Amino acid sequence: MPGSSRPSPRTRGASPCRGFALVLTLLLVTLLSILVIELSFTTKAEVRISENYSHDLQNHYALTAGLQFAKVILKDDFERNEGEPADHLHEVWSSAPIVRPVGAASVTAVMVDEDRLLNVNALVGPDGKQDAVLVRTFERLIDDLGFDGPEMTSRIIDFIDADEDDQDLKEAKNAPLRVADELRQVYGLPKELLEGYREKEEWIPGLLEFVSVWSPLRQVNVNTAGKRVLEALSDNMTPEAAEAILKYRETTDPEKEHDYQVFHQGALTGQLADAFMNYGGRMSSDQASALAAEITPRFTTLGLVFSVKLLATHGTEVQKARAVLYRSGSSGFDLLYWKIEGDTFTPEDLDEATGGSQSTQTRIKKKK
Ligand SMILES: [Ca+2]
Ligand SMILES: [Ca+2]
Repeated sequence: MPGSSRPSPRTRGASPCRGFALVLTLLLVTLLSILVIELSFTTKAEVRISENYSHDLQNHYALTAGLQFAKVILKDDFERNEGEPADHLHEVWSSAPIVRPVGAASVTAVMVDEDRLLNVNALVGPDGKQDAVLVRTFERLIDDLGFDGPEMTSRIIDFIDADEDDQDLKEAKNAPLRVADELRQVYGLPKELLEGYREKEEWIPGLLEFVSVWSPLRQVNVNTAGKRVLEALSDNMTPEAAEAILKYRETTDPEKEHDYQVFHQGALTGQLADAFMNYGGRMSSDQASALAAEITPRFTTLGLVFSVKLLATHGTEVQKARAVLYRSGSSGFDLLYWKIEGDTFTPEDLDEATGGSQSTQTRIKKKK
C-alpha cells in the first residue's frame, strides 16, 4: 500500500552522506597519523644525522689535537736528547699508545720512528747511481722473506730510477716513491712478498713492514730496528748477532739501575762489540770487534722522522689519521704527510691503536 511505506530501520534518521563522511574522517585520521609518524621519524633521523656530524666534527678536531700532543712529546724528547742523544724503545714517545680526552671525544696516538726501517728511495741516488750497500741489504732481506732478492730488488730499482730502460716500461714510475704502498705497482712483485704469507705454522711478514720512504738517512736506528732489518745489514750479521743487539737493548744498565742499555753515537762501536761478546753466542772478542767496526757506519742512534697513527673516537663514531713528522730540532717539525682515513673502522684498528706494538700488528696480519 502506498502511504504505508516507512523508511527501513537501517536508513532511518541517517543520509548515505553520513557513512561517506565517517569513511572520509577515518581516512583523514589515518593519513594524519602517517604524516605525524613520518614527521617524527624524519625529525629523529635529522637529529641523528646532526649528532653524527657533530661527533665526526669532534673526532676531526680530536685528530688534529692528537697530532699536537704527539709534537709536544717529541719536542720534549728532543730537549732531553741534548743531554743523552738517543731515541730508543723505552722513551715516552715509543713505549705506549698515548690516550687523551679531547672534549667529549678521545684520541689515541701511536708513534714509530721511520729510521728503524730501510729507505727504499735511497736505493738510487739523485745522480741515478745505486747505493751498492743498500742494494745488497734489500737483496738479503728479500731472500730472508723467501723470494729472489736480486731479481725483486732490480725490479724495485727499475721502478724508481729515472732511466726508462725498464722491465715493464709502461708501469714504471721512474721517480722516488711518495708512500711505501706504491711498491704494489712494481711489476712482478708478488703480493705475498709485500704483505706476508703463512708457511706451515710460521707467519712470514711482508716487505712493506720493513721499508720506509721518509727518512733522509741511509742508516737505520740501532736502538729501534727490528731483527730482520738488523740481519739484512751485512752478510756477517748472523741471527745470533742481530739477537745480541736486541738483548743488549732489553738489558738494564748496570750503572743506572732502572734504565735500559742504550746505544750512543760516540760509543757505538765499543757498545756493539760488547753486545756481540756478551749476548752473541760464541763470538770471540776479535770477531765481535771486527763485526762492530764493519757495521757501525750502517747505524744511527737517533730518530729523525716519526710516523704517528691517530684514532679518534666519540661514541660509536671513529676516525683515523696518519701523520709523518720530520723532527728538525730547534725549528720544530715539518709535516711530511697527513691523511684522515675517514670512518672505515674494524675492531682490529682499535686493537692496533691500543696494543700499539709491532707484535700486535703482526697478530692482525696473521688473521688475514
Ligand atoms: Ca730520545
Ligand atoms: Ca726506471
